[in-house]
Amino acid sequence: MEAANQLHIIHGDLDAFFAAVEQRDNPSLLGQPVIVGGNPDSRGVVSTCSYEARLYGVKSAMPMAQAIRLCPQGIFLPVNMKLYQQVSRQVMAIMASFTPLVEQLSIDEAFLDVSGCTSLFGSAEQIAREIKRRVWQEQGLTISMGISYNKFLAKLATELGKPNGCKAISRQEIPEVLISLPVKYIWGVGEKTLKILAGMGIQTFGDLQQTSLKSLERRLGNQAHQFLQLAAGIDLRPVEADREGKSLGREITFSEDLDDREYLDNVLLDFAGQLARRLRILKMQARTITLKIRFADFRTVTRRRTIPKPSDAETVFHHTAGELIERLDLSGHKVRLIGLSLGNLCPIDDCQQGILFAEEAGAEPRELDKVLDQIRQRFGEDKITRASLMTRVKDH
Ligand code: TTP
Ligand code: MG
Repeated sequence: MEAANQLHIIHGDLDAFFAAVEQRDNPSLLGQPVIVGGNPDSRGVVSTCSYEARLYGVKSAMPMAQAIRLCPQGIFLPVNMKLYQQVSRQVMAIMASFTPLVEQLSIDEAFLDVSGCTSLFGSAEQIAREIKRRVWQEQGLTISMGISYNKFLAKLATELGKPNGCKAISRQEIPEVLISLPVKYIWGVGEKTLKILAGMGIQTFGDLQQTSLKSLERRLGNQAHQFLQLAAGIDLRPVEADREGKSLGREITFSEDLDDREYLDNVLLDFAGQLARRLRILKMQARTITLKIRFADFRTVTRRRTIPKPSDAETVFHHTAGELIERLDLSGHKVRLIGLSLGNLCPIDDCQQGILFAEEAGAEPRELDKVLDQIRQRFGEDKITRASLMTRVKDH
């Protein structure tokens, strides 16, 4: 019950995404009306434009020819989708480093449910601020963040704070925020519905709240109930991470390429511990363990193993990672990056519970992991570590 009252849903959406990437990569475009889209000669449309161009009335999906008329001094650029997809993946990876419960909605937008990881990373607001900071620092882009306790309100908070916002809507603030908001902010309300609502004299959330379900149903059919719920700030839809998105990982690029096998093994042990602990906090287990290695010449290899039963035990992940690294011929090759990720995640209730996976793998019982979790929770993340990690791996 307590979790439902806490702000635990985060929504993030990059500002003027395609145009911002172009401005980032060519600083002479900063402050300029940049318009990214198709070819005006072949009836191309605007994909997006910088906020400077928006002042002239240019919008996504508008014909390019119209954009040129509105903003003749604009800088018109073609769509470089490959680059935007690459940036998108990196931004999504930043979000996924906090929780596997990331639901990507579009190329530049996602929801996170952080209810399972606030003890590790701080409040939802702190996590949102940290994501924003990292997206700026690592990608040179501004992302607007919204925080609330359901998806609709979190997305609304993002929209209201754009650009470069970080806005929370708490339970107490809902009536005040919603009452005079235009109904176009309701998820799913498009041009057609807007017209119908206007015809009924409904302009704001407040107007909608006063409308009976019956009269709304007569005009809008079975969508009416959903609109009324949203107008009251109610949204029960869970954040649904897609299957591939359900993974958890850590990786490190070394400041100097290295071939010290023992050191690499210690890094893997550290990662296995961190990931297992995250899983236990999230009350999840994993079945697939993936090892990634990038060599000094940038050749990148991954090796993956699916274990017979889901696990959340450090020793199982470390042991499997050790087997995977054995399969790679590291001799004579220096390593630039190493990563470990867990996939095929499932909530512990859905996994076969109560099996002592670690013991089956000839490893330590899960009880030890649990005790270590409790000590870390009480005294801090770095207060306890394995002796083998003390000397080499400190701060990945
Ligand atoms: P949006 O997030 O809707 O727009 P945006 O990021 O450009 O601007 P902001 O979020 O600050 O309002 O869409 C993300 C990207 O998707 C956008 O940069 C370009 C692309 N896109 C299209 O190609 N066509 C469209 O009609 C829309 C809406 C977006
Ligand atoms: Mg955007």
